[in-house]
Amino acid sequence: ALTADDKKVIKCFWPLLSGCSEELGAEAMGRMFITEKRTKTYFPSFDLTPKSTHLKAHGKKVIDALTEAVNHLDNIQGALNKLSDLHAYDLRVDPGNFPLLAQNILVVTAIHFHDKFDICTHIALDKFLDRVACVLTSKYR
Ligand code: ZNH
Repeated sequence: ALTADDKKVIKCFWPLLSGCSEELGAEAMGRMFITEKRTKTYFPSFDLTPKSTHLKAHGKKVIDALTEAVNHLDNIQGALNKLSDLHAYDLRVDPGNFPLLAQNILVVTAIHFHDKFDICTHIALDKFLDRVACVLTSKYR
């Protein structure tokens, strides 16, 4: 579980990401599609070339949803409840894909903010993204 220190670190670091959600989100999604081609199958109608309008718009949505979770670290389940329904009932994204996106969000974050990406931040963000994945896949049957 996220410790009080993890939460402090996340809240302090997150504005860097939310401040450029479109760019970072698009880059993380783009890298996921390249490193794991099968993730592309969920987006058949998207233009998935790097920096496409689709990628930017969707990347922004994903990071903004994470910002919502950061704003409710004590109730991530509640904050992402609707999104959890969407992924479980409508999108039916294989839960195995969540760590792939999380991994790429970490990579992009480390590249962009390497001087601030210390080990505590790495650990806290990793735990946070894992927690979000648990919430988004909690309603699967
Ligand atoms: Zn998801 C959608 C978030 C993961 C797939 N997403 C979505 C959205 C959001 C999100 C916000 C939008 C919604 C509306 O519009 O309402 N995701 C998210 C997050 C995460 C995720 C936060 C983690 C971290 N997803 C994911 C994955 C996948 C996905 C992993 C696969 C691979 N999503 C998806 C899809 C969609 C979404 C397919 C739909 C899109 C369209 O638009 O169509």
